[in-house]
Amino acid sequence: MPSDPDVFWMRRALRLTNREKTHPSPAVGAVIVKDGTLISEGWTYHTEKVHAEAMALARAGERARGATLYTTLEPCSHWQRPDGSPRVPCTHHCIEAGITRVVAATLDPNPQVSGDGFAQLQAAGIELTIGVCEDAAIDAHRAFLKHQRTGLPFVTHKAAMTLDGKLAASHTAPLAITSAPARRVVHKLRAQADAVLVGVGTVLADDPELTVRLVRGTNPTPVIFDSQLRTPKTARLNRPGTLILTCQAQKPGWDAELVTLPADSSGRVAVLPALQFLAERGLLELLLESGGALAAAFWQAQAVDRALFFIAPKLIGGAHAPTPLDGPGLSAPIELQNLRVRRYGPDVALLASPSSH
Ligand code: AOF
Ligand code: ZN
Repeated sequence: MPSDPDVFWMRRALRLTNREKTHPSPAVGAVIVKDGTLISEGWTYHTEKVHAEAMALARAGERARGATLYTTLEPCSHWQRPDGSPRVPCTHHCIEAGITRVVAATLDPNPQVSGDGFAQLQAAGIELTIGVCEDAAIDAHRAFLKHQRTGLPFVTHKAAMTLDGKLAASHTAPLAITSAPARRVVHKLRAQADAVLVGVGTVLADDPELTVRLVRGTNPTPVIFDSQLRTPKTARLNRPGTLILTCQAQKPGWDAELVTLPADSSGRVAVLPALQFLAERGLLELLLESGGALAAAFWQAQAVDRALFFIAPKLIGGAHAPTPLDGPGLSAPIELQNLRVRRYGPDVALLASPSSH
């Protein structure tokens, strides 16, 4: 156990986050502890809409009296769900159950909560500690927090390239760029994502499935940016559950769902209206796995929250070989910060976020 028991128990609560895909709700984790012993655990459970704290308290029953509740997000205090239906708030559950101390990692910025949860607990005489493992909780709830702040989803741009910065060769048959360990990481990211985004160019070139095959988990919603509706009906992604975002009028005969959206000045699906549409669908954690043209449009629109670039120790060369950001180039360079470096087999992965975020 680390010297600080609050950190120990909050880490346990953090491991219960994102057990299910719950967006637009955050997937919170909670644990109840008494006299240094774990009493119960809870997590946001999508299908029955039970909140993490409510689940942990229900499981603890009478044993919650006099105990401490650890939660990765401020407990909710509102008596209505976002759709207006009634719900007993977690603050009320804590008070009724006789919890005497609440430790929360971070504030819930939802205007219906936003400090009111803490205020209610304090008014009931419950001891409060706020900010334990806050950075980890902000990361665990990044998509919910970004959506609350901006109305937009959280976007990770993933690219896999050679040491000389190419996504694929322009003159030879397709080749696998990264190693099996790196590909497993990508599948893990897909399992966490609500949706995976590609352009029609990727569909035409690779006919991808975009499923989670190398790890356990649920498949994300595939989203194809396809302004001219060029996705072949025989493509593996033309299946129920896929979204094709297009500037064309609706046409019958697709298994995927067609969504007509506004075009930008170059006639392509405009990035921000597309992201707003995806957020309205509850798709908040997005993995951009596109080629360089769509990725550059996302960066130009300041729509990317972090870059995850895998670099394989291989060289391809070729002035016309595709790169992670193609097109005419960004109107101004983007500085990245919070750089983290990892090794996956022979490959290096770099994770970084733009300084403006
Ligand atoms: C908590 N514990 O586990 C979660 C909270 O759609 P609903 O009914 O889940 O309500 C979603 C709102 O409740 C969401 O916007 C956020 O403010 C809060 N989520 N709060 O105490 C939880 N998931
Ligand atoms: Zn709640």
